[in-house]
Amino acid sequence: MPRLYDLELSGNCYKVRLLCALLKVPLEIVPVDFLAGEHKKSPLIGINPFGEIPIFADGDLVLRDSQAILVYVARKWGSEAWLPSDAAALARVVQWLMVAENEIARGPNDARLHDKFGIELDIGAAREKSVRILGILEQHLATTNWLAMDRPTIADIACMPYVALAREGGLKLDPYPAVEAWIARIKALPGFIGMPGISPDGRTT
Ligand SMILES: N[C@@H](CCC(=O)N[C@@H](CS)C(=O)NCC(=O)O)C(=O)O
Repeated sequence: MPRLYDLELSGNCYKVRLLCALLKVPLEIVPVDFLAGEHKKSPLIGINPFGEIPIFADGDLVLRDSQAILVYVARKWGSEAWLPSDAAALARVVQWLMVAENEIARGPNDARLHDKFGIELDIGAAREKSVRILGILEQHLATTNWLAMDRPTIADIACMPYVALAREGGLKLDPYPAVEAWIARIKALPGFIGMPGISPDGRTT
């Protein structure tokens, strides 16, 4: 059974748990003592020198980075639906994986790190980046149900968590009804699981 070195409050860990739940992939969860810095010490620093979680282990294979892990899980256990191989469709999915890694990580994720966890960073810049990406998402989702295709893909799983957790970073989602409707559609997927701050019922968070 694959193993996830995990932190319950991490949206990056949650996206891996979520895709595995949707695909019914059994997962051994290994909680990491984040406050004690377990991810910065041996043995974890030996398998991920970046000192970050999630870390995903499947047999001898060890992967870091939630987007890369979603790619692996989708290709190994999911159907073509979650990660298409057609050139244009695959590129469309990857475009949004990059948004998860860049605009969403440096926007709503950073705002939450500041407000919820007291991390010192430029909160003004994080809020500004959040408003920009939420506006782009709102505009995009006003005309389509899912980010990359006419069905859910790992693009949606990668981008949703820190958008849905935006309130924990002092941001409001009410001005973004299409984004709220998209989150609700993801919550309605069979097998959906929540995390602290993302309820599994119909509410936005
Ligand atoms: N690009 C990575 C980022 C992972 C990341 O930033 N993880 C956080 C927890 S959510 C972490 O381990 N941070 C290390 C630290 O702050 O010391 C991913 O998507 O998995």
